[in-house]
Amino acid sequence: MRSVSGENLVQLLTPEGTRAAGPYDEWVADIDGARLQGLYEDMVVVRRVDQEATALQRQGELALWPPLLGQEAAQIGSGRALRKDDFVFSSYRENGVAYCRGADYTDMIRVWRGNAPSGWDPYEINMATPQVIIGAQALHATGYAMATKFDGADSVAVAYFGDGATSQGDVNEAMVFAASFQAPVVFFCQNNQWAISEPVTLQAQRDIADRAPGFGIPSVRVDGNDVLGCMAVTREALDRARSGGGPSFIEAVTYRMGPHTTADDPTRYRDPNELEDWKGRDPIDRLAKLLEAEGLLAGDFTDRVNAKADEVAGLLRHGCVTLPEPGELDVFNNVYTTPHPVLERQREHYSRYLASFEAAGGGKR
Ligand SMILES: Cc1ncc(C[n+]2csc(CCOP(=O)(O)OP(=O)(O)O)c2C)c(N)n1
Repeated sequence: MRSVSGENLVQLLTPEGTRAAGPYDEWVADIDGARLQGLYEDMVVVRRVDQEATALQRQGELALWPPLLGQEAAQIGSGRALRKDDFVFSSYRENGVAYCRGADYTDMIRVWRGNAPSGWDPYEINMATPQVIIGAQALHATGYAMATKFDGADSVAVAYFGDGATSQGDVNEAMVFAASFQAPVVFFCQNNQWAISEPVTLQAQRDIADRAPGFGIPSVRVDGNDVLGCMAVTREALDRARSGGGPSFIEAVTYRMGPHTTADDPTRYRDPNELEDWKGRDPIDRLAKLLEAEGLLAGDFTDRVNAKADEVAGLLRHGCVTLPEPGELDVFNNVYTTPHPVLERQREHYSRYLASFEAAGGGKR
C-alpha cells in the first residue's frame, strides 16, 4: 500500500497544524501571517461555494454538481501560485481554481443548471471552461504551451486533472509532446484516491508521480491537503517552465471527501473508515490550527471570513435562481461559427417537434 504521508511527500504544514521545515520552504518565504490568512479565507469561501452549490442541486435548482470538498488546499495553493497571464485548463472539479482566476459565480453554475453550453469567456480570466472529457485538457494545455513558447512569451499553461485521467491516452500523449517540445506546461494531478468508484490503487501499481519521469518530465509528490506545500511545488514548477526548463508533473495527494458528483453515492463503494481517516487531515482545519497558534484566528478575522463566505454564497444562489431561461432553440446557437447543414437540419426537426405541440392544442411540453 502506498503511503499518503510518506517520505517522498513534500509537506510544509502537518495535519497537526505545525510548520515542517524543508527544502521547499524558500518557495513560500514571502507567505507571512496576512497571506496565510488570505489562503485560509480562500479555502473557507470555496468550501462554502461548494456547499451552496450542492444545496442548490438538492433543492432542484441545479441538475448536477461535482463537489471539491477536501481538495481546497490543492486548488487554492496551486491556483494562488499562478500569474494572471498563465492559462488554466481544468476538469469540472476545479471550482476553487476558477475562484482564484476570478470566475463569476453565476458563470460557475450556468452549465450545471442546464442554461448554457458553457460558462465564462476563457480569455477574460485566462482559464478554459471546464472539460468533462477525461484528460482532454492535458492536450489543450500542451498545445497552448507550445504556442506560448513559439511566441516567445513566458506564461505557463497548467492542466488540472484527476488520478483516473492519468490512465487516459490523452494525458500520456500530452506528456510525450510536452517533453519533446519542452513546452512550458505544468501537469497538476489531484490524486483524490478515486475515479468515481475505482480506487487509485487499482490503476496505479506505483505512485502516479512515477509515471512522468518515464516521459522525461520531472515530477513531485506533495501533500495535497497542505496549502503551503501545494503552493511551493507549483511555484517551483512554474518557475522551471518560465525559465525554459520545460514541463513538470505534480501529484497532489488528497481526498475527495464527498461524492464524485451529486448523482453518486460513495457509501456503495467506500469504506467509511477511510473518510474518517482523511477528516483528520482536513486542509482547512490544519491551517486554522496554525493560525490559532500564531494568534491570527482572532474573532474579527473569523467574522470577516464568515461574512465573505455568506456574501459569496448569497451571490451564487441569487445568480442561480435568477438566470433567465434559455430560448427553446438556443442550444443550436454558437456551435459552429459558420452555418452547418447537419445542425440546421436538427434545428428544423426540433422546431417541427415543438410546433407539433401547438398543433395539438398547445398543451404543456
Ligand atoms: C473520456 C471519458 N471517459 C469516461 C468518462 C466518464 N467519467 C466521468 S468522471 C470519471 C472519473 C474521473 O476520475 P479522475 O480523473 O480521478 O477525476 P476526479 O473525478 O476524481 O476528479 C469518468 C470515468 C468521461 N467523462 N470521459
